[in-house]
Amino acid sequence: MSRVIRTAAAQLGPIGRNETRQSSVARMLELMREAHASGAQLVVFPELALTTFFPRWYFEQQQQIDYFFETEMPGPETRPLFETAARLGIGFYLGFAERIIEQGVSHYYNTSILVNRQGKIIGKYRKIHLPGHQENEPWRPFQHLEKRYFERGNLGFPVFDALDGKLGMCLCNDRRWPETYRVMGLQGVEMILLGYNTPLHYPLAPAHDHLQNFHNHLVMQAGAYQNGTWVVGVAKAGIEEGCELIGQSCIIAPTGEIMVQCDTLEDELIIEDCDLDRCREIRENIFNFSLHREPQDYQLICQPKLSTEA
Ligand code: ING
Repeated sequence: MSRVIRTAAAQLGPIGRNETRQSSVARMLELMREAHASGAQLVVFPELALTTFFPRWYFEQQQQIDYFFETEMPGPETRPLFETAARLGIGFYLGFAERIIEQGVSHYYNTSILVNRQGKIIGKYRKIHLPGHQENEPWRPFQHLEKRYFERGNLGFPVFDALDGKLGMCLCNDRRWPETYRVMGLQGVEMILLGYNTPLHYPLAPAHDHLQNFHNHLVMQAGAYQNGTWVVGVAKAGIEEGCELIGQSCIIAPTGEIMVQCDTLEDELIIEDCDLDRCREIRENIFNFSLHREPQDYQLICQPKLSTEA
């Protein structure tokens, strides 16, 4: 009996700075219902899917920043996502800004959760590769202050038993780093879910702006193929508060082939029947880790950062 997950990627168009969570949740509920009507068992939403991508601005006051974070999940505005998921029997991945208070101290993470078909959270991931910068840099047309607003994730790259398979998660910049996929590949991951908010313009290397869509697919296709896993990459897309975000959300097979991709920069659903057993075509052959991988020669990869490293 083959293990096929009919999977939906639910790309979101722009979310305005003043758009309420009720509004973004209503848009996601619409896509969840559409996914269910198409027979999907799983729907994947973008990174930071509840609000606008707020690290593009420098905020002086902590309470301005706190506005964009969730202190409970589900909370009053997000509970409808969980209730609808349970009623329809559809699991989902959601990216959001997480504020957790431990021993009276607030901690802030760029987080994703995996919710099963009964509407229960069965997995959590906190973003490890935080791009951008720490301080306000007014020369930039927009900021990218993830290093200021989020702490580095402290959960590693876990893989969860869900929907009769092994599912992993990551977030946006994580997808550019081969280690992200390999750490999950070594745990037998069969499908990696990830959301992203990626500006077309990269202020430090504007000459690469025209390559953003190419780099987006390059890294996810490579990660899929080199680890024999499905990859579902889902954008928050379009011109969001004046900042152009790339789209081209897609579902990639373990062979690295893009099976389906979005062609708008708005709310858009794409669907693919993901046969998890297809991972074996890769993992039992070209990337059979036990036969062909040579970790004794890879020590350098895991050396701690040197202070001299740029
Ligand atoms: N965004 C971007 C990403 O890694 C970025 C940051 C943009 C890096 C363009 C390189 C080029 O896709 C997030 N949120 O990580």
